[in-house]
Amino acid sequence: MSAPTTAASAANATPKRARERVFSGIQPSGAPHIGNYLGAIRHWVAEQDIFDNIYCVVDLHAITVPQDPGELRENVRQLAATLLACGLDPQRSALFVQSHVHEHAELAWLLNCVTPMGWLNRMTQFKTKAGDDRETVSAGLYDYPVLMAADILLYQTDAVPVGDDQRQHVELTRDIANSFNARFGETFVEPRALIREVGARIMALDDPAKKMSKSGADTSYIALLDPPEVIRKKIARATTDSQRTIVFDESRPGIFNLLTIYQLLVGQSREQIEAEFAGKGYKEFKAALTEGLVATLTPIQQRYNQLVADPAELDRLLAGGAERVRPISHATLAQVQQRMGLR
Ligand code: ATP
Ligand code: LTN
Repeated sequence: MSAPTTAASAANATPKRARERVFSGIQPSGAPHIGNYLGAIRHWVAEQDIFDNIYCVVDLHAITVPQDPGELRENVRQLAATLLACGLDPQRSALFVQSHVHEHAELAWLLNCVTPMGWLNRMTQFKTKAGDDRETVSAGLYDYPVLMAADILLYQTDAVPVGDDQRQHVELTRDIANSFNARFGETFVEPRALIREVGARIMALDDPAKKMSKSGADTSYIALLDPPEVIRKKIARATTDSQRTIVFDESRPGIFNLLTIYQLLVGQSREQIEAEFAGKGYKEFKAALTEGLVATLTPIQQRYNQLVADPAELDRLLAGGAERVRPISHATLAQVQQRMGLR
């Protein structure tokens, strides 16, 4: 096997890196919601000084289902502004748009050619998203996990902070890295998923059996940009049950989900929260939850409004993010091409 290029060795410097590298992605496929925030974004923001951070708006993933071109363009900017408004700091985290770095699509193709179909056939997200339309959904939707593996492996990522729904995709990424390394020689770092115990799976407000999702009904999620009055209405309608007590009981999924959201917003223990609402009803609890959401989201919305008022500056920031990561993705792709005999 020929030796890797010098640039590739730099990208590959596994044990010598001062900080572990994290990479994560979010789709510009609709309004980001508190599930995205509590399960992923707030950790990205809180841990910027611990890790070497790369975050990506994954537009190539969004187009695996139909998108209106004008809306997609808008959604990319709005999502980038939302991430910055949540506290991602372009000085400490590289933030960029996936399609601006062509190596993502290129590595995905190379990985496609070494990934067995059987591995993709096991992916539960494809089964859920395709549903009964398996014959009509795009080949891209089926291939989605390989593009995600390419995202992660391009940057020699150590850890991937995501919500629980992405666990299987990160496992697949490890399997792809492992089998590539075994076949062609050490090339990729094997990444691990970074999934938190609480908040990794926020459920839909209208159906606590389903995860909160951008593609759900309007009333199923609290968008990060929802104004206070909308938040109040959505929480007032959120599914609970016919019991009265406000306690963390997993057999009561509606109230358990709302209490989990409250717990993460106010940062108190379950005992403290149960004590706060002992003898009180859903009405009081829902009022407190609404207040907690408004208090968290108002400052984010204020910063968002400032950021979207200057689209040229946003574009400049995103272009800067792509510039920063390009040498790493370029080096990894060059090494993969060489290992596979393409160079
Ligand atoms: P879509 O519904 O369009 O598939 P989504 O709402 O699942 O999108 P993504 O952009 O795919 O959002 O995910 C961004 C991040 O948010 C991922 O790390 C994902 O695991 C996390 N996430 C998404 N939904 C939830 C949820 N309900 N609870 C916790 N984390 C979530
Ligand atoms: N599949 C993810 C989004 C995503 C991602 C990634 C997450 C695309 N590429 C790389 C982590 C790392 C989702 O649907 N949430």
